[in-house]
Amino acid sequence: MKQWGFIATWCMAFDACFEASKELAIGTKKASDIVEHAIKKIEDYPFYKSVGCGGLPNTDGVVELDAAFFDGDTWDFGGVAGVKNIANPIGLAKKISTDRFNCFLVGEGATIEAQKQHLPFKNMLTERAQKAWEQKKQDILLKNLSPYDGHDTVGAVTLDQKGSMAAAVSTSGLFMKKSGRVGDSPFSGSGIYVDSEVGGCVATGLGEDIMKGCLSYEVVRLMEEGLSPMEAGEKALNRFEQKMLKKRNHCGAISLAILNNKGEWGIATNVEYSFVVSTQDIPATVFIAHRKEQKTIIEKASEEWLQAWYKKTHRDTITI
Ligand code: SD4
Repeated sequence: MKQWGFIATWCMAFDACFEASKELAIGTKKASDIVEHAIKKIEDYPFYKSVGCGGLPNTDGVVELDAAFFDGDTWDFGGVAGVKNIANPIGLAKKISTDRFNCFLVGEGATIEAQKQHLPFKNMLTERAQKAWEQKKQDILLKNLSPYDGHDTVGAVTLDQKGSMAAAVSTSGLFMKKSGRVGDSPFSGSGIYVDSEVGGCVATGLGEDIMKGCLSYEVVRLMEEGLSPMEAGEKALNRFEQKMLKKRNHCGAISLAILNNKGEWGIATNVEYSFVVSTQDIPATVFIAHRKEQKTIIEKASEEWLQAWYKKTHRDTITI
């Protein structure tokens, strides 16, 4: 059997990773279809507060979603930003990725295209997300709290047995973002990048900072120079963070998920970060990572951690 692999940001991608790993092991479906399906599954799940249905709204109480799809063989790339009530933003991103022109659509234009393509629409604002929005508005007014919390973009990179790679991301962006605000996620090179001749990378964290360093591109570039996924991730993030500290005195939360075309994976992060991986050698597994003295420490998530995560994720109220 040839090498295959799947890596994705955050624990919420576990079920999708498990399903993807079964398909990748069989080896008949393409990386591009598997990654789209994986992201759709997460977009459909209403308890994830940062992706698709159930995602947290902007300051006006509207759920605006961003997504991107990238084919590492053909470099078909599609991005959508600020889309409303399109049930699967990733589906639209993939659909438009094959267009020679118009492969990045925003707002109203994206809605029209989704209608033309007969893609499903639904109300993406759940009661739970609406309640969290009302609570947050109160907190901002009364306790002077920062609006920009609660963000966990899902991004995944996939390698199939034929050596094809693909990546996809989907997000509701920052909670309480301004209407029309777009982060790094749907932008090629920032939130997503993949080249089947090398590997791929996806990012999660503060988009305003990630896009300054074009981090996903930088990681793939370093892998092309011969670095392993782990080395490329750490080098790109450490270097970027040093520059940010020099220029701006601070750097936001950033985490990366990386896979190369040999099925080797890596991550880099400057905060505690959960991610999921499956390869020919590893069954679908949730790992937790953090950084200590510029080095990334990775541990398998314990049963207690997973149970606590599940309980928190499925509570009636969202805690930010
Ligand atoms: C954004 N990068 O819109 C996204 C948010 C995110 O984990 O990933 N949060 O800036």
